[in-house]
Amino acid sequence: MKFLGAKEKGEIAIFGAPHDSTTCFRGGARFGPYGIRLFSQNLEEYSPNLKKSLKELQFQDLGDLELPVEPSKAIEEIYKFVKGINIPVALGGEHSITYPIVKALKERHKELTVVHFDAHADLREEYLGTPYSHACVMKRVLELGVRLIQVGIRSGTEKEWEIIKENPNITYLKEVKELPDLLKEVKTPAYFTVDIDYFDPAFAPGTGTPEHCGESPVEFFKAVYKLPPVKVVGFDVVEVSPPYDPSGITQALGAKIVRELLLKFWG
Ligand SMILES: [Mn+2]
Repeated sequence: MKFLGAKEKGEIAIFGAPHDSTTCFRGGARFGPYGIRLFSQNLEEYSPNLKKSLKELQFQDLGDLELPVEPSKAIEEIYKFVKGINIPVALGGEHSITYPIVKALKERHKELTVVHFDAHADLREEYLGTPYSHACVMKRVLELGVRLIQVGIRSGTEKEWEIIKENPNITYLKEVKELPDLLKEVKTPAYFTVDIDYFDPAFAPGTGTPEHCGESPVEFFKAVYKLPPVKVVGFDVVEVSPPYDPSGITQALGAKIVRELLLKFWG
């Protein structure tokens, strides 16, 4: 099964990265790509808010990568794969898949801004014995020399909050409504990474590490529609965990985010 409206060819390439061997609480994100594609079938290709359709967008779906369990090896595979594609749109999988994608993109774009939606800071140095845990992913991304905009973070260690406060390359936004204005000043290419647990668990319960008091899909999409024309070079949606999503609403949200971002950025 391919994502709704995918064509045979296209510079924009969706792929699944079903890696979840470092999820620290509850696994299952490896089924995320399947769940997001399945629920995309329930969407219309036409977005009434953007007045654009996936029908007119040239993009392909390359299926899922076959990934080793060992985190550093999985990451190496994703990195090699992304080097061969133009505009990556990744379906996670756990959040650690973002690091190799940004690493490959940073080699092409000297300056890069990463816009990171999440409940968690993900700025640990290492976690449970690996620096490639999903709890460390934004620390690794930061080390690549990008500017990081973090939106909706509401959970982190004392040390992680210190990093957010003190690192000049991090901008912290408590609420997504501040993002459109901030992006007006961003002149570099941008990569978006959406951890589904950025949303309140009322709207996205199907994820490994839910954290209450997040924003709603309405608030998210309102801000997305208002974003200024930034050059976006890829995005991902991660941490959707179908085994914890019996109603399907988290997968449905993941699919809708993919459609709306595809059309907003490149439609
Ligand atoms: Mn998270």
